[in-house]
Amino acid sequence: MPILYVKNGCAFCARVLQTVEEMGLSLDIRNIADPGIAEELVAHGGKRQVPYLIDEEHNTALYESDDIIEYLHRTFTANT
Ligand SMILES: N[C@@H](CCC(=O)N[C@@H](CS)C(=O)NCC(=O)O)C(=O)O
Repeated sequence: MPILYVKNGCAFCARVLQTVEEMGLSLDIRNIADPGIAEELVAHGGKRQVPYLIDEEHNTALYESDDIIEYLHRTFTANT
C-alpha cells in the first residue's frame, strides 16, 4: 500500500487527501506531528517536506502535491 506523509494545517496535503478520498484509494497516511514519523520521512526522502508519497510497488517517491495528484490519477484510474 502506498504511504502518504502529511501534516495538520497543510493546504498542499489537503489537496492530495481530497484526491485520495475522491478516488476511494487506500493509502497508509502518516502524520509528521509524530517526531518518529518526521524522522522516517527525512530518512527516506532527504528533506522534511509534505506531502510526500512513497509507492514501493511502482518504485516511485514524490514530494510535489501536483505531481502526486497527477501520479495517483495516472496510476490508479481504471482503464475501462
Ligand atoms: N510545492 C510543494 C510545497 C509543499 C510545502 O510547502 N509543504 C510545507 C507544509 S504546507 C512543508 O512541508 N513545510 C515543512 C514543514 O512543515 O516541516 C507542494 O506542492 O507539495
